[in-house]
Amino acid sequence: MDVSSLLKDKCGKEISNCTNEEIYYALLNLVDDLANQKHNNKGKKKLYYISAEFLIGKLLSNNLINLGIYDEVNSILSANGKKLSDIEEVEPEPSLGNGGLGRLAACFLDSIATLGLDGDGVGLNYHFGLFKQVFKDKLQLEQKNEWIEQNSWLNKTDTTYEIECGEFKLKSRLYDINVIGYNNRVNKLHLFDVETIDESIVNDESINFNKEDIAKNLTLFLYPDDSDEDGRLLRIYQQYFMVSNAARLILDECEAKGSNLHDLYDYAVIQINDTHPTMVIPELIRLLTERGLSMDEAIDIVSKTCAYTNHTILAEALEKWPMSYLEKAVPNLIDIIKELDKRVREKYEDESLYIIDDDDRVHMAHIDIHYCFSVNGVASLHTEILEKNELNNFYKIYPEKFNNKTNGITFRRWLMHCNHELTNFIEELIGDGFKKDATELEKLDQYIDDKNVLEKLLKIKFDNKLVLKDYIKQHQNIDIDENSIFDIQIKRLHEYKRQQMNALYVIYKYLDIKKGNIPSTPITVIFGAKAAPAYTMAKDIIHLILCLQQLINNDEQVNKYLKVVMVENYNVTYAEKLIPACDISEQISLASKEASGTGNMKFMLNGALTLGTEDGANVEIHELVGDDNIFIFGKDSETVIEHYENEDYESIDIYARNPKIKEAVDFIIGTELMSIGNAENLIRVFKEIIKKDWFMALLDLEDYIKTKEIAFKQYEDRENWAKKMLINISKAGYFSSDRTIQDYNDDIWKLN
Ligand code: 26V
Repeated sequence: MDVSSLLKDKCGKEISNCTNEEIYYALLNLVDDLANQKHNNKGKKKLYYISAEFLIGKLLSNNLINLGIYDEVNSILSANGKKLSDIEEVEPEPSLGNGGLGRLAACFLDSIATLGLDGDGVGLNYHFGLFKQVFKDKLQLEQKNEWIEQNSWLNKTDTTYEIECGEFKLKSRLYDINVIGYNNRVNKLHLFDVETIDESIVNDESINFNKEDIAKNLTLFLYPDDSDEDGRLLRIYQQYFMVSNAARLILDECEAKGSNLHDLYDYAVIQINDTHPTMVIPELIRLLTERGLSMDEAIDIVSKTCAYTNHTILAEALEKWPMSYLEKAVPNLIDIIKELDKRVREKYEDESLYIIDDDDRVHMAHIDIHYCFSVNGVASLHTEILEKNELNNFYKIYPEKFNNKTNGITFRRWLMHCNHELTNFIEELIGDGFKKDATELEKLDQYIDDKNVLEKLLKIKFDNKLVLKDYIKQHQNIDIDENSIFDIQIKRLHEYKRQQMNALYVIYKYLDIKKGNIPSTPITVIFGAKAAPAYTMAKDIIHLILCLQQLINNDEQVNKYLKVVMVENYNVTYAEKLIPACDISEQISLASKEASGTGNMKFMLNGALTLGTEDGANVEIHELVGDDNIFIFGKDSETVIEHYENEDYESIDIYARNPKIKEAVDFIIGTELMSIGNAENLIRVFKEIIKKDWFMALLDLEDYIKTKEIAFKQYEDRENWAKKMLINISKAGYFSSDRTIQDYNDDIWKLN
């Protein structure tokens, strides 16, 4: 294949005479042509991964890597005076996800195609995605994130359906994005849209729109504000639209392959990604009975086809829809949901197992657990907590359904694409086998005492810090010191993830420096997080961090030693810059609350050391790297769960007893911050911490400060630190999503 002439062809003129935009579109078309030329073997059985989120990130470079033409394209562009990194800038990033759950779905699609498995994603084509975060007056504002252009990765298909929603019908249209495996097959990400969508009902400044006009608004935003009834109804319409389309597509494809529907489970397996796609269960049952199957048989077949993944134990994130909403939005499903509930009631007395509760709310996870053949958690500890605590009543009746699938990340994006220098260096040392078999990274262990290798690792980290420094300067005009320790916490903003605890550390450190205790190495604390638009406390915490950023970065006495950066609009593209540059990876959730985390894996793979609690996959990272190569602190999950059970945690006691903690907490409403920020927001954070602190930030604060100081101290022994980096990289192979997907296939999907 002569990539150079193909590309010139697409450009229609000399590459050197093209704009970056022209080259981007030419490459996009070239990649799609190459993908469409691939012939895939279609097995009998196919996986459908249904998810409300697919946080795919930019696709160009990843697709070039997976097609095996990245280096070639890179040199063709260089020869023509162009830079691939400039072309990448032209591509808009779709924000079709919120956080880990959506990014996991994207990593999984990459691994499914890379392992040569027949499996497609199914979701919605949100025109403005989640939202674009902008900071104004140190507050988060939300704007629409436009990403669909005339020429994009979306391919319009001829597939359309008519979906009945209560009193009206919607015409759907399927758009496909090619999912290109690494040196392997091409699958599809199927994104359904509504034909009557109307982008013009949203203005430029906000994300408000008429929530009642479903035909015009259905696929505008991911997670539209659900603080009112119309918003909640819209979410149900979205979910139903997604799964009804998915169900029709699945039945059509299976019938086309020869299924008589009585054997559906031989042709399809459906992975339900959290509870958002749960209605696919009653919808499939409905469609099967419509096509002549008995209710008994339809339920049996669907239960043999569907598998459910739980991604959270947070009560507020477990969906429970009021029956009255479902009656309005999905009247076609009501009889079936009642039938599913009736069957549970006939069998079990324990009311906690029921689908419909006393308040007439429908517990979506309960539908999944009763009517799927598999229920999995996403890290060992998470699955253990599901089995022993949160879902123990279900585990007792269905022990055989429960299984663990520890999450993973695709190394194509999170190493090969985002950290070329490290990838090349690893390849020099151990060959390129690790690209297909990530456990080969363990071969790096042999270099543990090789000073040149250790020095080179530090040099690569330094170079990546320079790249991030430039990026932050360019995007936010903040100067950071490349010789400082980069301490990074990037993830959705949520109280259980405890960004507020990190902010309290920053205050502690600021005050300590003011008292004359100068750190021997400067520290840069970097945050990145979006807050759900209706989550007041999350937005208040962002305000607190932005106030600290202003105060500290402008304090001449302190800013040589400590800086704070809250990056604006944290997204996949930003993560690709932040992760390779990180020294310390903040994974500080309250033990038992973070189901897995996947950022922790990305950081580890790129040579950052984890500062974390024994939570989610941190536990497995700890086991793999050993005590000396991770910084663990805080109370364990059993202790935390006991506190919740005994209702005996009082943050005010810790605040009153510990002067260091009191000083830091009081600072939130002290004169310095109050003169910079809004009293209302800051006082709310202060009160929350001393009066409630539901996620126990003060419980672990002292240990957190102590452990963080130890980590900073150890950083100074550069050679020893580099050894720790090397061990983290070498043990990261377990967290390849190729391993995770192999496990899903071996135990759940069993694709041929
Ligand atoms: C939460 C929220 C809160 C804000 C509004 C919209 C919304 C929608 C869904 C959820 C449920 C969150 C479930 C989730 O994202 N879980 C994450 O899944 C990751 C992949 O398994 C895992 O690594 C993270 O620990 C877990 O939090």
